Parts: sequence; C-alpha cells; structure tokens
Amino acid sequence: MKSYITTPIYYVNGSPHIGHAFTSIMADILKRNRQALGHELMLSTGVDEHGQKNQEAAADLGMPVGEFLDMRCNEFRNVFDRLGVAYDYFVRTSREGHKTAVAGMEQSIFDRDLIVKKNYTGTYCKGCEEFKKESDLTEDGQCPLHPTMKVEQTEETNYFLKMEPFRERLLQHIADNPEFVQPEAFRNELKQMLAEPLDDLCISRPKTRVTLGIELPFDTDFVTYVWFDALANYLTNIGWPEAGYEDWWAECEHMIGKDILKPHGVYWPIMLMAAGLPLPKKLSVHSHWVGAGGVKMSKSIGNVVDPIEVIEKLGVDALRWYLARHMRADSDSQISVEFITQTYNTELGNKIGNLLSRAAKFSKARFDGKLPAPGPLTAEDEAIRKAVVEAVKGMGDWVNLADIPARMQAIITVADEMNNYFAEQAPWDLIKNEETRERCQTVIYVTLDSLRVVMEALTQVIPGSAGKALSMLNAPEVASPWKPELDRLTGDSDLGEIETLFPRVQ
Ligand code: ME8
Repeated sequence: MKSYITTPIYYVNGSPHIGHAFTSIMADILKRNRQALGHELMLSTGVDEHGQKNQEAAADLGMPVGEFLDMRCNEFRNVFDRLGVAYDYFVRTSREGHKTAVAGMEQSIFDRDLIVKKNYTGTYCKGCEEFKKESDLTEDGQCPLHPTMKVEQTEETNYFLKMEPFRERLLQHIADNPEFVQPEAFRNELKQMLAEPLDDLCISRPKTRVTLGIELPFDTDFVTYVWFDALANYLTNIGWPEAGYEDWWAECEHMIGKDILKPHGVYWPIMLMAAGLPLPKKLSVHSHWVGAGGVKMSKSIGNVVDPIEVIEKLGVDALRWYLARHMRADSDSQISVEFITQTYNTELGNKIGNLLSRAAKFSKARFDGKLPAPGPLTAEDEAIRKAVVEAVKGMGDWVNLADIPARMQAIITVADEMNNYFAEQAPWDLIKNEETRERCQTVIYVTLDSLRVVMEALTQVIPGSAGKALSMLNAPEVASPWKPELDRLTGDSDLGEIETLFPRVQ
C-alpha cells in the first residue's frame, strides 16, 4: 500500500520558524507511523520560491534573486535535516520540470474556456498574496492574518479562473467523503466558505508588479499567481503529468495549518476539477502555536521560539516530543522555551529516561553486565505488561494528525504506572536475599522489556532517542509491520553501554 504525505511548501521570505518545524515534524511522525504499518511512503516538504513577498525579501537584502533563493532553500533543508524530518522529496518551485508542468496545467484549463481576462480594482494583502474583499478585512481595513503588512489598493488587468461552476460539486464531494477534510471543525469552516457564490480567482500577476513567477503560457506579460503555482507542487513532485504518479496521487494526504484552509480547501480542489484531475484523498488541518498566555509570537514581544535554539539547548527530541504531545486539536496551543524545558525534564527525563537508566544500570551492576532471565510472572507483572501493550497499541494502528497528542498522553500515563510498579516491587530489596533473587530478575526483565515496547512505539516520534534506548537494551530490530509484542528481549543477554538519554537541563 502506498501513502503520500505532503506539507505546505514554505515561503522563503524569512528563516524557518517553529510553525514550519511543527507541520513538517508531524508529517514525519505520520510517515513513520504509516511505515510501521508496512506502507510504502513518499513525504514531500520544501519551499515556495515565487511571488511578491519573496521577491521583495531578496531586494531588501540586496541579493540577486537566484542567490537569495538558493541560500534560503539550503537553510530550510538544513533545518528539516536537523529536525529529523525524513522527507523523500524536497520541493523547490523554481525547478524547471515544475514550471513546465504548471504552465501545462494552466494551458489545459485555458483551453477549456475556464480562464477569463478582466480588469480588477481591489485590496491586496502581500502576506496572503491575495486580493481581499471588504468583508475579509478587520475594522481598520487590515488583513487579520497580516495586520502589520498593510494592505494595498490595486487596479490591474489579470486572468481569472471561474470558480462558481465547481462550487456545488465540491460541496457534494465534501458531503460524500467525510474523511476529505479533518477534523470536523475545519470541514465546517470550509463548508461555510462554500456557502455563498464564489468570485473568480485571480491566477495571474502582471510582470510590472511581480517578476518572480512562472510565465503564463498564453500571455507573456504575466506571471502565474503564486498559489496556483505552489499548490501544483503536490502533483509535480510525483512526476505529473508523466504517467506513474497516479498510485501516489490516489493516496495523497495534505497536512496544513488552519491559515491556508481556503487555498487548499477551495482553490486547489477547483483547480483540479478544472484540469479534469481527481481530488486528493485527505486534508488534515491543525491549529496554531502561540506564545505563553496565548499571545501571538513576535520579535518585538520577544516570545518567538526558535527551533534551532531549542534543539541546541535541549536536543531535537525535546522539541519533537513537546510538539507531538501538546498540540491541541480544537484550539491554538501555547509554546515557550520554558514549557519545552519543563516537559523535557519532567516527562522524557524523569518518567522515561530515568527509569531506563535506573533499571538498566541496576541490571548491569547486579547481573554481571546482563539482562537477567525472568522467572514465573505474578499478577502485578502481568498487569503492567498488559497496560504497556494497551497504551502503545495505538501506534501500531493508523494515526491521524489530530490523534497524535492523545497517543502521547497514553504513553506518559503508562510510564507513570511503570515507575509505580518499579518502586513497589523494589528490586533493590529483592536482590538482598537469595530466596527473592529470582523475583528480582523477573522485575528487572519485566521493566526493561516493557520499556523496550514503549521505545519501539516512540521510534515514530523521537526516533533518535528511542533508537539509542533500544541499542542500550540490545533489542532486536524493530519489526515491520509493527505491533507491540512482549518478550522480544532475550534473558541472560548482554546490555549495551547505558548513557543518560535525557540529561537534565535547567
Ligand atoms: O502559506 N503554528 O507558507 P508559510 C503552527 N507558501 N503552524 C504554523 C504556524 C503556527 N503558528 N505558522 C505557520 C504558505 N505554520 C504558502 C503555502 S502550500 C502549497 C503553500 C505552518 O511559510 C502551517 O503549516 O506562510 C502553515 O499552514 C504554514 O506554516 C504556512 O507557511
């Protein structure tokens, strides 16, 4: 079974930030989850290189555009590499093959008489790269998403894609396929966007204003609207229009933030319908991260969480864990370096890393560098083993974007239970008498084998640390397809070098 996961392609007018890191890390987690189910994966992430915003950012730095794009593209790629995002394809919309394919899509829609040329007067937000209706603006006439960028009054002749002929069909598609937009709150928001007749979508920009873009195949005075160009990446990444893309496309799932629901839920499906192409399988939408206290992150407030700063201070898995664990499905979630540090110390450090190092060091010290073989199991042993299997079972099933935090919660809850089990069984007392020595062996084995099961599940979320833990335990390779399975550690086998997985950070 194939599975194709996409992230948005990010504007390169600034450096990669925590929001970019988030969507790409979540996509990576879902990729690892699908792989654990035995699927063949394609994960794309990358950059959106065209449009007025990027053009002006290059000019502001006084750099030639090509050099600027290369610089930023490398920056994004490096950040995703450091975040452990195992992308299979890194998107650049400046790629020749992409540009040709986009022009081909435009020409085919033009040939179907779905594109018209007309004059337009209106308000434009550079942040959104979009014309705005009065009803889209705040009371003081600014874009609610980009209040500091100041909208501009524009009068222009442009090319427009007819949208209204497809509205009913799209609504029907949404009604027939409840999985198409997830979670439900965003499906409802999308239905709201489609409740009224749709204006034609402006799909060009005159070269007098924007040059950084793909030239229209039917009028060389214009470049393609950056969203039309960018959305098409999802098809051009898998080789469209050449044959071979179809199987991937049939299994395509887009991950996006709520800010870009309209382009993905309205423009993109209609572009595809206009071009006579099938719609993607699924759109998974998430809410946003904001600073502590619910305040939007901004440089002037000084509450911006820089992903690189975090991973340099705490390691990449502290960040991955926090993002996976604390994203709320239904509303914005709060983030700060302090919150990440706290969660890292109390959850990864105290609940997981500490138990592993205590149990494994005890085992090495008392059992000659080895993991002891277990004796007969008691009801307490059976109970904790069952709880562990139950808690991680969800990672052996299909995980949706919105399910991730609950699956992490289950793991932390069982980590608490494992700590209680370890404390109650008190192996340090059991080792003191020859009669209870075998019982001690069993407790150590049960604890470490349970931790192995947890770590196998966590390879989907914090692969670096989980991999290290598994090699400390000398565990066999994680099975694929994966299900939680007990007793994969061999009794009386050597343990690896025991390092502190999550050293405490102040
Ligand atoms: O919109 N919390 O690019 P972009 C969580 N180029 N995620 C966030 C976030 C936050 N506070 N801020 C941003 C574009 N994101 C277009 C996309 S796709 C064909 C073209 C994430 O650089 C989230 O995924 O503005 C959001 O949708 C995306 O970054 C927007 O990135």
